[in-house]
Amino acid sequence: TDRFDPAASDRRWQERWEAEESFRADSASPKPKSYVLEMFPYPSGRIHMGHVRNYTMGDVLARYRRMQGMEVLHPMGWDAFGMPAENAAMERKVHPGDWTRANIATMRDQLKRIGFALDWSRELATCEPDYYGHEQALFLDLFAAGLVTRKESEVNWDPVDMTVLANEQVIDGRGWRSGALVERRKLSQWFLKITDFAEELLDGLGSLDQWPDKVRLMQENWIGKSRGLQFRFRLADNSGDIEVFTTRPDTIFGASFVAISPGHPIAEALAAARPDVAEFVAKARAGGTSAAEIETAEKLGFDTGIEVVHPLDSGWRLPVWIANFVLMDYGTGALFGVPAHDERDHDFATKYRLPIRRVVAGDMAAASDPVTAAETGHGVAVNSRFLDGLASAEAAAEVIRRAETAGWGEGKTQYRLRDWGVSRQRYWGTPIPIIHCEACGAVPVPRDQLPVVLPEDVSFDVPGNPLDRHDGWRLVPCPSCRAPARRETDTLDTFVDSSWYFIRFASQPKDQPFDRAEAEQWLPVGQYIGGVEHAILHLLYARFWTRALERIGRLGVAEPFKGLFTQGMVTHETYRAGDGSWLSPTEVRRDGDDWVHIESGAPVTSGRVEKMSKSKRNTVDPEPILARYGADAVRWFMLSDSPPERDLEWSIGGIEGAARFVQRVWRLVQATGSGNGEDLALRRKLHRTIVAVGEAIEGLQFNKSVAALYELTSAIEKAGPSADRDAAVHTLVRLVAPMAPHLAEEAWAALGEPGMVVDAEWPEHDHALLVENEVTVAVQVNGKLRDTLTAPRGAAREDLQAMALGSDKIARLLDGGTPRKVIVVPDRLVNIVL
Ligand code: ANZ
Ligand code: ZN
Repeated sequence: TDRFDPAASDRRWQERWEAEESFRADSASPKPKSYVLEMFPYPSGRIHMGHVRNYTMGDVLARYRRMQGMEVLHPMGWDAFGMPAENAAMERKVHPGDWTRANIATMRDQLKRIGFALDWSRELATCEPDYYGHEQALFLDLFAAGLVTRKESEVNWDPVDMTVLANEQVIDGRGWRSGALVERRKLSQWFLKITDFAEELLDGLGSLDQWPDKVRLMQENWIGKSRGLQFRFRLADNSGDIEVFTTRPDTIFGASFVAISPGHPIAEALAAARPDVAEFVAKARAGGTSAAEIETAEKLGFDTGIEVVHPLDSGWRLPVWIANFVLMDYGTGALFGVPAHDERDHDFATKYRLPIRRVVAGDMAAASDPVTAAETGHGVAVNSRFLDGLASAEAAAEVIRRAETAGWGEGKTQYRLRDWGVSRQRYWGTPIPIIHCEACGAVPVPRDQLPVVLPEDVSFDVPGNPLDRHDGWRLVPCPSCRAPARRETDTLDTFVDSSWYFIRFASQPKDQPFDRAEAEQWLPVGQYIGGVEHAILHLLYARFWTRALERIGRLGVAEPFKGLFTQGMVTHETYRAGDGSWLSPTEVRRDGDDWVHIESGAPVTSGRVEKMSKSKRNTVDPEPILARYGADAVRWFMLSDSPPERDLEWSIGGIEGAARFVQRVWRLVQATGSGNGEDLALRRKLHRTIVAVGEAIEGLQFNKSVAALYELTSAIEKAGPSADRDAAVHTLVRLVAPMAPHLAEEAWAALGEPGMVVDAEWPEHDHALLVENEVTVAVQVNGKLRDTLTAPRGAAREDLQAMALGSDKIARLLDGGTPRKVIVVPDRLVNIVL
């Protein structure tokens, strides 16, 4: 028999599928629709193993749904804007567009060689005007609906690169490229009003029952709804007040200071008048703006000398400090500090020797226990006058009630979610379609002038955004008064691009972002698959964008992704040389119990198995593996070794095992066709496998479908020739088709089946064959297990009794005597009493 030749077969079937447009999704089809989507890749250069795993999973589901008779939309595109292209431009002097488009060409080619069932006719790249032009139109729709605002906000400013940095680009307070100390700066920026949707986005999580709980919880925490009290401290000199927000009104008698943000108007006014305050404010503003950064930075405070009056005790004065850990854009930019019950306040009070007073305890008896660390839990109020003895929640409600009655504060629901700042001072992104005019302000670019195309003639030899220097592009007349005006040079955050690409996949007319009716044919995405690193931002932004479109009447879908699956990573061994540098697993070899560097013979330490990454030099390029073993072996391995939500450890042994399986199936196919007669046991096994494989794919438990197919293959190999054996091979080919499609097509043709297996139906199972019709019956003598019988299910009592008494073991025990009594439980047990 011939060996299966993956190289030839991969090419042959990939060409056939393409020629016959097998995976083209027809929006007008009357069939039930299924939308399967994997998070689209960033075109960084080449496909990596993580992509292969992710897309293989989606592909199996898409192919399976197709065989089930559904019209499947399974598209692919490119999240093509972003920083790496600009870095490449600066480092290698290539234009970001050239770099990106070349990467797309390479990666498209690589994906095609894995044989994914993708509708390439819907391919899109977010960096092309025929995508981002529509995004600009949607941005203007949201602008017109009042869902876009411009406001001042604090950003991370890199004074050397002269650019704004995202929080992730600030490492230990320094710019990731320049290494310069980052400053906090106020800049006017564009925001999308995601906070208008905070409650809806929170509520909607309840309906997402096909999402992992952990992702829903992460989103819930990110939205961060809390109930609290907003109230005013009167300045002791009666010149005004300071408004604060607290989630713990019950701790109000534990206050030992009031702290305001360095950006608070009072701090700014003081700084303008006093150099010592100005100096402190400048220092406090150094460092990043991310919550993590602020939490871990050393607490810095400045006592302003100002005092406020406690709202529940007019004789009680509290000092007002400026503190670096108070955020300007959260709550009111001011808080009251309770060192006994808040960690940051505890650090602060310890450093600046402010009073630490317990006002919450497990019970009243613990009221005078010393506080050694912040106790942030709930309990009962102590040392709190009229609140003493009340549970924390009751005490909080009581304080809110008094504040509202007396008029010094109001109960308030607060969300941690901030409006989404979408301005990026970068070139390689969607131009924000706004023109700034001295007289008219921010004017939307007229619709007939969209897209605002990103100019390609730019240079990157100076730091900063080249659009700021491109006067030919930037300077335009005001669309409303014709006076000289200038284009907005900020571009949109790339998360905007990925917030609606799944809608554009579903419907892509030329003249508008999407056709509502067509998009609704497909949406919501039935199954979305991607990395858990997108559990918060991308998924939240896409949910927001979808709801915003719903609110402005452009789309009748509330939640974009019905099912979400977050797959594990692909991992590999790591090795380090004596100097700590990473070595690739291909550069080392085993030497007894140790590892050595092949080239130098120097000893090597083997590290942990970790996520494949360039920095640890433990990546494996899929391309040579594909060339050597074929697409099906790679796909099969990606699905086989681990549950899909867990990490998969790369091993060449695993790939070889998968390649051997491909050949085993091929051998069965070649030896098929001459069998006669029945093999009921094999037929039963087959039908159980049909059910098992289908259920496993539905449940995205691909490793289980693989295991079931291994079992079936072994059973067929062991069975003697029969008509059932031949039939089982034909069915096996359909069952492996979603996972090993090239092998399946080749086999389908070799078996003489008509058409292609991609167009074949998923096999049906015969329910009657699923029922096990043999049972194991225990035989006891005086209550002790002595033997077991295999009997037909439902056998009569008399038959079971006769079988039991006739067994050799039991006959020996009876030794010719007659039992006193025999108790039979059908299908289960025969108990012989002597
Ligand atoms: C008094 C208090 C006592 C607080 C206590 C906490 C514990 P979440 O729950 O995250 O919403 N806070 C208020 N505004 C702030 C700002 N602009 N920057 C930093 N922190 C701010 O946080 C609400 C709590 O964070 C508020 O409740 C306030 O401190 C602080 F035992 O008030 B709390
Ligand atoms: Zn104007």
